[in-house]
Formats: sequence, C-alpha cells, structure tokens
Amino acid sequence: MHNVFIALGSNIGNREDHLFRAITAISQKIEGILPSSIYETEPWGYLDQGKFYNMVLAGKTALSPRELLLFLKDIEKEVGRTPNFTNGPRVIDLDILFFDDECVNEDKLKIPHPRLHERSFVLVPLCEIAPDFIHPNFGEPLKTILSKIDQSGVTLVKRLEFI
Ligand code: PH2
Ligand code: MG
Ligand code: MG
Repeated sequence: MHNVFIALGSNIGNREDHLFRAITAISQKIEGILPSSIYETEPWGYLDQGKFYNMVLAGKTALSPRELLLFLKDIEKEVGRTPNFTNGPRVIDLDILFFDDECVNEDKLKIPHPRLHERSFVLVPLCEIAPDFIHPNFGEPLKTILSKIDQSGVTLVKRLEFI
C-alpha cells in the first residue's frame, strides 16, 4: 500500500457538496482517509473568479500513480467538472500532492505537485494533518515550507472528523 496525499478544490456551485461527493468516491480506492479541515481561500493565479473551498486528505492505496491519476480524473467528471482554462473556475479539482516519497516527472503527471510549495491554500490544510512530512524534493518538513510563504487569504470554514 502507498501513502498518498490529495488536494481538493471547488469554486463553482455548492462547493462543500462537491468536496463531500469527491471524498465519498475517493474512499472506494483509498482507505484510512484522514481529512484536513475545509478552508475558504482567495483565488490564486487567475483572480477574477469566486473564492475556493480547499482541503487535503491523506490515505493508503494499492493503485499506481497513473492509476490514481485516472481514478481521480473519472471522479472529477462524475462530480461535474467540464474543461476550462488554466487556473480558471472549476466544479472540482483533485490533485495528487505526494505518493510515498516518489518523484514522478511525466508530461501529464508530476509528483510531488510542482507548485504546492508556493500555495498556502494547499500548505495550510497539509500542515494541519502532516506538518512533519518531509518534502521529497526540498528535504524540508512541510511546516518549514509553510512558514516561508504568505498565509493570508486562507480562512477555516469547517473541521472534519475521521471518515
Ligand atoms: N486551483 C487552481 C488555481 N487557483 N486558487 C485557490 N484558492 N484554490 C485552488 O484550488 C486553485 C486556485 C488550479 O488548480
Ligand atoms: Mg489544481
Ligand atoms: Mg488539477
């Protein structure tokens, strides 16, 4: 079994409902899910869009990195995602952050997620559940990486329990 971290985001429609529907589907192939809280976050990259709900979760899976990617893409479709421009609004976004401490560098799959170290909407929830996890590319714990970036624009919405 592999230890994985996944980021979830939504900024269209009923954002909380989209997150919960995604988690329910994810739990079919990822066990022992540990969710972070849900945060409301200012849009990053493309600013002229609604605020996001973001969270992360940790769990264990037997899937390979590519199988996990396809599994998550299927769930994005099922929850209602339609194609849009880079960094634009989306019903649901599911990104692989870490897969054990593996590094994958393929056209359509980069692990660790190449921008997570500059995104407080990912690092704040990540540090809630795994502050001491060492980033495989940087050799530093996540809490150290978070301490170097601006954390404003990330507001706690709701605490979740073990699922
Ligand atoms: N996702 C993006 C681009 N910008 N901003 C926030 N706050 N949250 C996101 O999940 C997000 C974003 C592309 O995936
Ligand atoms: Mg994303
Ligand atoms: Mg994505």
